[in-house]
Amino acid sequence: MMRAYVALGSNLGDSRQHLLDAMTALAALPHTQVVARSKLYRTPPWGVLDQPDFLNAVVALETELEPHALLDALLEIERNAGRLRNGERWGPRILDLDVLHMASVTVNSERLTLPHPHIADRAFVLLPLNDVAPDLNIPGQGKVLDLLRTVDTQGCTPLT
Ligand code: PH2
Ligand code: MG
Ligand code: MG
Repeated sequence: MMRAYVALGSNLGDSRQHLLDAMTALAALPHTQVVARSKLYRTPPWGVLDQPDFLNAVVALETELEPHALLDALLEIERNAGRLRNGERWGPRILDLDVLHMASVTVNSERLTLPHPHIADRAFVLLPLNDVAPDLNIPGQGKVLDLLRTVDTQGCTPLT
């Protein structure tokens, strides 16, 4: 079993429902358990500013899937939610599932880089990740709680 952290995002359609359905789908993956869920956060768009606010969350998994098998499973959950991959980079999406980190695994393939190289820059990742793993050290980036202190979380609010 390996601990993995997955980021969830949505800013099209019923984003709250998309995230909750995705958490259910993650829990139903073979050889996989969801062991922690963050709060849902409303976050201002990053990268491409002219798009709706996102909802973001993070789940912690225990999984026997290897990294590329987990990635394939995430892409299938995105497709099942109705995501079409014709949009612009960083543009609006029904559902985005990104592997952030898996135990001590380093991956540098065309399809996947682990740890995710941009965790440290993104309040929309660090805020929910801090809910489930404040003491996690991301190799090459730092401890989640310390990283969170360096980013601008203005405009990010937990859903009640
Ligand atoms: N995802 C993006 C681009 N910008 N901004 C926020 N706030 N949340 C996201 O999940 C997000 C984004 C591309 O994946
Ligand atoms: Mg993403
Ligand atoms: Mg993605």
